[in-house]
Amino acid sequence: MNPIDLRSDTVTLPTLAMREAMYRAEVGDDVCGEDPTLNRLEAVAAERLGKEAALFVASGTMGNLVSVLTHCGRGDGIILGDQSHILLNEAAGAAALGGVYLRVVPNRADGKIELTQIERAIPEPDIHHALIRAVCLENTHNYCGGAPLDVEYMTEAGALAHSRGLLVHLDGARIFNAAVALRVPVAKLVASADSVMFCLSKGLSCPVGSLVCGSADFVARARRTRKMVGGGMRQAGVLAAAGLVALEQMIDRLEEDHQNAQALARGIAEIPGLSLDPGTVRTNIVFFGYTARRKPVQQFVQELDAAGVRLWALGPNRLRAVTHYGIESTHIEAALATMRRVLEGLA
Ligand code: TLP
Repeated sequence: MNPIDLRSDTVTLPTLAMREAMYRAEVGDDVCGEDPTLNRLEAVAAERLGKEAALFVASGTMGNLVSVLTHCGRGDGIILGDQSHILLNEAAGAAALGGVYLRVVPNRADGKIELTQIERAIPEPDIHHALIRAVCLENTHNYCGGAPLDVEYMTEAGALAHSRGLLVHLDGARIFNAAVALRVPVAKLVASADSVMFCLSKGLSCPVGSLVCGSADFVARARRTRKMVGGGMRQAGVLAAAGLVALEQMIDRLEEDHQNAQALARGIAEIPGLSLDPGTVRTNIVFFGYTARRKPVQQFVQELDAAGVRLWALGPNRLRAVTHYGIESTHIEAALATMRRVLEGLA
């Protein structure tokens, strides 16, 4: 039997419709702007997000990096949350490759950054201070339990940044999960962001790719930055073809992933040795605590893996499960039963 892989929504496999579209895709040299399928994907993505233009990149990490390097010169800074993916999980690329100063402020448990924290982190113009160019937000917020940031907050944070001459970059790796969970049009949710990165290869199931969206001027400059970091791809229309299918067919079904995450959370809350407040689960990401004394958390994860259920231990006694395309409600029930058995030492 295939394992029930709840480590991440990055493990999703392309759908049959995607594979067919990839097979048939009309392609050309995208660095010369000649890949018709890629051009179409960029146009559709920009339209969906309500921005002037979009740029296809290899990964979410590359999309964030390209955005930050396009907004900042060496020694310039960005304000970002202490739980943000850009800070914790992108190999310090902005600092290492761009000399970008990271002004870190606390994230609240709901993924937001208190506006007063943003305000305080923006320095007065003074030769002693770095020039802070942008505030980076994350929506949904991965390490804050997949929390979606609502339109009101996005608008307020955007207005604050803009009033102080800063731009807003949004790490929207899972922005469609946020839009579906909040039942708002995605364009409204990202309206206050000057640049938005979103991923095709997470809940939307594509094999590869992310998009960076923004004004035509920003995207033209980002295209140059992408080339600089080696991200100019050639016949990338084979990847874009899957992206077009994703934007057409894979967004509304994210609701199912959220429902499965709820069911998983409710089940976990009832298992002795695991701890979770199901009310905190809003999208497809389920973080929970490990309180069992019988065995260390790593052993639990290994035994679970051997019994056919895969999770990630992220931090001491903290586990993460992510629901996604390919995971059905029957898998959730089976995963819960397996967790119980492993904890009881019966698996
Ligand atoms: N997140 C991955 C791992 O890196 C942890 C995951 O499994 O959740 N922004 C956010 C909010 C992300 O969650 C991720 C990936 C990225 C950016 C980077 O995307 P990729 O993996 O395409 O570089």
